[in-house]
Amino acid sequence: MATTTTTIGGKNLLVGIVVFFTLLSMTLGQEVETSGRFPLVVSTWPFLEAVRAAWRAVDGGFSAVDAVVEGCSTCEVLRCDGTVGPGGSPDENGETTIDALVMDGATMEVGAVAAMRYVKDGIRAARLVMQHTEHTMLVGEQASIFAISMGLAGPTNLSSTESLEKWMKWKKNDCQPNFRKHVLPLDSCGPYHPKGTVDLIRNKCLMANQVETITRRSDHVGIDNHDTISMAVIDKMGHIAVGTSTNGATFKIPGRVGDGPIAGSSSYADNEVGACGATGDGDIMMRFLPCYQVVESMRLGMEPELAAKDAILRIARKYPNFVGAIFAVNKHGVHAGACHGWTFQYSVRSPEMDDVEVFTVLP
Ligand code: SD4
Repeated sequence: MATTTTTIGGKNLLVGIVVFFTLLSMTLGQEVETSGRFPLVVSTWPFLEAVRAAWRAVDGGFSAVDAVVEGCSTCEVLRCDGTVGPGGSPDENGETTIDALVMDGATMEVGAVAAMRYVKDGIRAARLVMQHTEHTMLVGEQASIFAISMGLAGPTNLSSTESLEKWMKWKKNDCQPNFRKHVLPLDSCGPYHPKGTVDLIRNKCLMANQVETITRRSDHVGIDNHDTISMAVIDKMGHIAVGTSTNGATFKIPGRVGDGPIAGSSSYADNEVGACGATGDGDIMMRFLPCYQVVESMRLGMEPELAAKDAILRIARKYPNFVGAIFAVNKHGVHAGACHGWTFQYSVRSPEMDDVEVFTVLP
């Protein structure tokens, strides 16, 4: 009995040891596989240098938040596509202002600056808001004063020769196109005033019946004017962060804030699920919080591709002419993109790649 017990015990022990090591190797195998996918950097558009900068930071052991800041900051310095950072998207007065956001998916902390003037370092200002205040967003000149008081360079003139030339050409063209509606004068520069109470009431009725905005075309956002970097980083610890930096929409009305600094719109992250980044017509997209939707859809089990497509489709159903795009990445590093109205490209850098790879998504 004793022998049998011992034998059985020995067999159990042996089986136990085999099972233990099998499980251990499976677990290790999974971990290797998982950590083989991390760190990971995903960004809107082929902003290669920005992705490389974020990659260097995160591969060197920096946190996801710091890598996002490095990446987006590189784009601000390089003025990716001419217009991230200073020197692009002049508003009606010819001034460049900056929208930026950073979000830590481990703590759900967010820091953002909106319509920030005179300070070129949007993403660093956003991080200062996140790390040194209890707030989430600071705006306009007060954001600039805060950023400068916390050590960023400024006040700086954010215009460039190109942005001023563009603006003067626009002025000569009777300030067309612009973002005004239901105003007079229609086809020349302001000052503008409402077109009339009666017209406004009639338009309100129209809107109720047929969604007036359905006819709006995102013609101010195009292939030469996709000026937003939205970036997601998963660091070696599996922590996720996102960031966005943009100077918004060309010839915007002074004071306009786009989707860039809105958490859940231009980007969103949650360590438990994954992340999302967006680009496009922010005036439309911020009405739908597409990145919040993407992350919540993935939380419910949707694959990144379907989650991204679904969020884009929800906007397109109301605004068939809108232009925009999204990337989604889950916490396992699976990524996908979806777009509407233009061809979208997003960039990825992971350990199995030798350099940044660009993925193209057709509408
Ligand atoms: C904005 N979403 O401020 C930005 C602009 C953009 O591609 O992404 N353009 O509306």
